[in-house]
Parts: sequence; C-alpha cells; structure tokens
Amino acid sequence: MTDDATPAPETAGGAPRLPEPAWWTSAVVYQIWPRSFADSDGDGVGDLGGIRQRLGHLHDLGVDVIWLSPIYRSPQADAGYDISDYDDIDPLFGTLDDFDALLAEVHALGMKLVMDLVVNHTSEEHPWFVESRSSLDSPRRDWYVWRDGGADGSLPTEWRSFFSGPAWALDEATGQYYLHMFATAQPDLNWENAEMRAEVHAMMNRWLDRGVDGFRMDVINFIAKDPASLEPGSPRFVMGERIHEHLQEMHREVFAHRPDRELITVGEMPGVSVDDAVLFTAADRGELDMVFQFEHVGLDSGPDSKFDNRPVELVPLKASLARWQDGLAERGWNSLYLGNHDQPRSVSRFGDDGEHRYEAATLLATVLHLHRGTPYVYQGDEIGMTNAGFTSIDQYRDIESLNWHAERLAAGDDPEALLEALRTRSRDNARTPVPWAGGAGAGFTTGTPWIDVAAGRPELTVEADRASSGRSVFEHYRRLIALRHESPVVALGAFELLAPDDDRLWAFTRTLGDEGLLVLANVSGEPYELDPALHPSLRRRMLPEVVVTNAPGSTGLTLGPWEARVVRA
Ligand code: ISL
Repeated sequence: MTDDATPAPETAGGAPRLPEPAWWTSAVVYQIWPRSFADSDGDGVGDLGGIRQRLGHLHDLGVDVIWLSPIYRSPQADAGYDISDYDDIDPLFGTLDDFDALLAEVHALGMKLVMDLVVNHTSEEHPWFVESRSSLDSPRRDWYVWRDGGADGSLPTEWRSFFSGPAWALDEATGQYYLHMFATAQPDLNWENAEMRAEVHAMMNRWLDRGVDGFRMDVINFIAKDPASLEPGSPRFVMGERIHEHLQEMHREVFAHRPDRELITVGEMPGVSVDDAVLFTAADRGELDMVFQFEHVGLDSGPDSKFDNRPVELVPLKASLARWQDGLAERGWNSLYLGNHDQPRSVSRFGDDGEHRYEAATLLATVLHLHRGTPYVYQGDEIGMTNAGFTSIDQYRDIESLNWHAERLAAGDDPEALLEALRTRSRDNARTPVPWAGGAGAGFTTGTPWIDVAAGRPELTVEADRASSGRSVFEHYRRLIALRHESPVVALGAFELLAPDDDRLWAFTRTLGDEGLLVLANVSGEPYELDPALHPSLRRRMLPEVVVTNAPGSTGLTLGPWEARVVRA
C-alpha cells in the first residue's frame, strides 16, 4: 500500500508521469491454501510446519509474496473462512509461535506474507456473536444483522445464501433472524456499527505490528449493508452505499500511518464492475491496491448457478480480460488470476488436462503473466495440477458442494448429472493435496489425507515435474516470474488485444517506450497458421527473437497445439 502509487503508462514523450511505480507492479503472489499444502505432523491436514518445510520450493519459483488462506482459530465449517478468534492460530495448523517462526523465515528469504482477512462475517462461535445472540438488549446485539420475520412467518427478505437455502436463520431464543450470506455458521457482521469497525481495525493493526505484509480481504464489497436494502422485497445487494467510506476509513486507521512499510491489499469482490474497480484501486482515493474481479470466471456459469456449466469460449474470455486491461490502464491496477481455492483447476477449465496438459498449463500461465497487473499463482498450478476427478459424493468435503448436492437431490435431480456438475465445478477440484512425491500420501502427509489426492495421475508430482527436463511447468513459471522482475514492459507496458474475433488465437502486444512484446498463443489442439498481417514483426525477413516459449523448437509461422510464444516486437 503506497499513497503515490498508481503506475501510469509512459507519456508520448517517453518520460514516466509518476516517480516510482508501486513495488507490487512487478511482484508475483503465490496463494497457499494451508489445509492441502503440506502436512508436517501426520494428521492428514496441511499445517504451518509443512509450509515452513516447503519454503524452498516457493523461493526457487521466485515469488515475492505468499498469501495464506485463513489459519485463524475456526470450527472449520467453511474451511477456515468462519473465524472464531482473529488473534489465534487454529490448533489444526499450529501455534502463534509456529506462525512467528514462519513469518521470520519468509522474510529471511526475501518474501512477504499476506493474511486473509475475513470480516464480512465471523463464525457463529465467535464470542462477539455468542454475546450478540444472547439477548435482544445485548451490548453487541447491533454488531450483527438482526431482523424480525413477517407476522405471517415469512423471512425478513427473500435473499438466498451463496451456500444454498435462505440467507436468514432464526435464533429461537430471541425470536429474530440473523443474516448469513454464506453458511448458517457464518453470521454477517453489521458494518453500520462503529464500535465493531474499530475492533476490526485494531485487530488488523495487531497483525501488521506482528510483521505481516498486508491482507487479502474476503468478499470485502459485501460488508456495506445498506439498511434500506434489508427491507422486505428489496433486491439482493452486494455493495451498499457506504462501501467506499468503510474502505477509506480502514485505510486511514490501519495503513495510512505506515508509509515506511511495503504493504499490499487486495479486495475480493464478486460482482465488481470495471468502473467500480477504478474507484476501489485508484491510488489517490486511499482504498485498496487491487481487487479480484469475477467476470472471466463467471463466463461458463448458467444464469442461475455456476453448477449449470457452459463451455468456455475463447472470444468472450479474451475480450473480458482485455476490457479490464483497458479500464484500469490509466487509474487503478489489476490483479490477474485464473484459479484459486474456489475455482476449478485452470488447466482443466480453460485448457486441456489430457494429451496437451503441459502445453496448455504453460500457455495459460504465459498469457496470464503477460497481462498488465499483479499475477496470483494458486498452489499446484505451478506443476499443472488438474481437477480432482472424484466419482462419489463421499469424496467431497466442501460445504458449498455438499449443500448444493443435497438441495438438488431433494428436488429430484438426476444423481449422475449432479456428480458430473461437481466434477467440473466443485471447489474441491482445487483443494486436493499438493502431490509433492509419489506413494500413498503423495509426499503431502505420512497419514491419511483429509481429502483424496486427485485421481488418476500418479505421475504428476512436484518432484517429477521439476525433474522433467524441457517439459517442467514449474520451470516455465519460474521464467515468467523472472521476466516480470527484470522487464518493465511486462510489468507496466500498455496492452493491446489483436485478432479479437479469432476463436483459436490469443494474441496481444505490450509496449513501453521503444520496447515491445508480441504474445501469441494457440488455444487449440490443432496446429495454427499465423497470418503475417497480424503484426508487422511477423512480416520481417528475420523472425523476431523469442523471449519465452513452451515449444522451443518451433519458430516459424505455425504454432503447434497449445503453443505459446512471446517475441520481441
Ligand atoms: O465460491 C464461489 C463460487 O461458488 C464464490 O461464490 C465464493 O463463495 C465467493 O467468491 C466468496 O468467497 C470467499 O468467501 C467465502 C469462502 O467460502 C470462500 O472460500 C472465499 O474465497 C465465504 O467466506
């Protein structure tokens, strides 16, 4: 977080408009989902000790920042996104001492550590909620969103929770309903309450004082609950009017007085528009450094549900990312991701997880990392991990998947069709253990993993990928990350999409002053003949110098299946 940070493209004269681009414009973030990263004590669940043992892997990869999904004390109803104590580590993952040791080691290796901040809701077991629900006149009653039902027994509003069923749960003892946008075990906090906000700011300050380097903020655009929208019949909202006010206050109370620290903030924002994102991330507004937007990961969802899965089409996919590139070119900043712990594995979703898995995984990485913004690598993507391939409902663990499955089954849907939908869209696809090595526990655990290792690919391990000379996904990521570090055109260059209507070629340029790059990617399993009219550099007698490729032998005008090539232009 810096206050003078919005990086501007070069002016026509070639002189940068602003003194120094923010440090995170050339940084790459790696997301650890701790449960499935590495288990050090044999209980089958990943932990802080496991992360400490594997820091060398991340250092070799060259990432700048590690973001940890929640490790706070939690009943684990939603894998840690239901927090019962913001100031402690869940015993599943370790202790505060383990955390301090991890943080010191991360810093000693020259990396930064970012925590997940989940403050749209708490766990129902958080002492704040226990007190809030204890009586109608509890001093903390107003810290959560309570409403009366209708006289006819109807719910306060018709909102549905993201995890199936109504978004309101009746508290029998006090006779009122509380709002939960996610599980019933995740009551929403009331951000209208200033005392509650001050407690959240104090908690954030304690973590920054402890040494963490910033926050990834869970569904942070949901925190502003506009009281008017909570009336019966009102449409579902995601962003109340006070959202910018809350984020500016948080910036003032937590970040603004630490100008000497290199911090980073990224807000997760389902439903955010490009125009909103500019307001959230413009440096002069003092809100956030960047946001996770959801447009490109919603393109294959049906109108009512993500489980109503559609094929991903290249033309709208690249158009969507290009729109965000254009929208945040002058003000604000993009974060770049194709996968995380809520999304299917990117190579299975956007690529080919069969015959051309290596090429497709490296193509997707190349295209993403050559966009303008801060790239996020989700654990396992650096070896091209694929979807889980589960065949039975008993293998699933995720509350969203299990609730949806139970609801649809009760409604009479075809059980096989439900399993097929989960196979493509369940969040568990990205939550299987990282396979460090071969064998029963896949080098992840000496015990029984809490969730099955992804099916059918015993050969796909970190060890094997890193050893496979010339075809290592990890090595390809390493090159891309190094390229961003050493090459300002990758970090800051202007973006222009080429051939927007081509449904197999993903091509664009990046330009900064005299430097130019041309990115060419064949998003198909068939060879692709480049048209020299695409770009002047393809019309020269000498073909342009290759900067990165996933098919080293190939330099002519034909791109092989899933070939990606970055050339000087
Ligand atoms: O997973 C999703 C798609 O089905 C999203 O709707 C997701 O629930 C949304 O992106 C919010 O995600 C975040 O908050 C949730 C938590 O379950 C997710 O893991 C987290 O990333 C509630 O805290």
